[in-house]
Amino acid sequence: TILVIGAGGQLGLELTHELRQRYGASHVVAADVRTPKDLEIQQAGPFELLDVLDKNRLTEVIQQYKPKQVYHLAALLSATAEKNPKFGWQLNMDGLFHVLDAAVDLGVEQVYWPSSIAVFGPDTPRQNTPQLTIMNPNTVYGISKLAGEQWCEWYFRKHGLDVRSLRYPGLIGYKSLPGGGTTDYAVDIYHKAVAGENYECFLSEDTYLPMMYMPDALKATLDLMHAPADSIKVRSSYNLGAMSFSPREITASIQRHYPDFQVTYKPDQRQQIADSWPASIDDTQARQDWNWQPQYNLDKMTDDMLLHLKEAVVLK
Ligand code: VAH
Repeated sequence: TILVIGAGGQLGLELTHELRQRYGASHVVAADVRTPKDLEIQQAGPFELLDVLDKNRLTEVIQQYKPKQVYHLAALLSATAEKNPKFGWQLNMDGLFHVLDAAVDLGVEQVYWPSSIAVFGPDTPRQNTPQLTIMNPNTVYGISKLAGEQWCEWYFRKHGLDVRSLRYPGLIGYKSLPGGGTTDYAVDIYHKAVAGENYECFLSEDTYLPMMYMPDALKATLDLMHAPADSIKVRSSYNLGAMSFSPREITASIQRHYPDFQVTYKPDQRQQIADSWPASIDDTQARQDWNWQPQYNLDKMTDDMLLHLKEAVVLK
């Protein structure tokens, strides 16, 4: 059995779908602090209400299902955490401690925990950011993710816990809506284009950020989790890259299908967050250790996103 905590989130919804397709729905328990709008998640397989800050409830769920793997995805993302710093720290850190301790105490074989390019800061080299480099994050989210990475490595060293992690770039998918991220513009923009509306972008047009199409993120996650333990050389979190683009470039990519689509730029407080992050990522270590290889570039993602968004009913 696999337990997905935060199954109602942008990544959680997609990962739960993917895991249920691969292993059978009944073997994948979806858990979230609230019932997801995506009814399919609790209709297709086991669902549990779980606030990861409630240690007793977490222990109860793990004792009931005895999962071999736990994917802990519940967190406040960058923009939301900046508005709720204390809760952002509490959920991102105490939630992680609860999962790591429960995994050690109850014999969970593997834990997956997502990190982010947000662990880098304004004085990190921005082009081809290395795996090992200066890490001075200046967002609550980035601070919590960097601390979390160090704790994951500590639990691996001190308890032998097989916890694995990836520093995701901005993730873009059509099955779920993002919640409170700085890279969310790259999802919102596709919905506007398909709806025949123009888009007001909250980042400036030449803001380059590392990004990844959701199928690549899901493949990377499962490839990492299936790699032999002795091939995993990084127990903090792996740099992971696929492409980098700016709002100007994704707009041009969309205009190949919607020539009249227009974007205006009105940077808000998320611009400062984006400016503190890398423009591109060096993921050589992931490619060497477990053969990481992205499949999607910007135009291939755009073609696939627009195709599905025209059909898919995305839960508002
Ligand atoms: C965010 N989508 O914007 C997340 C992610 C790299 C970005 O961490 O906060």
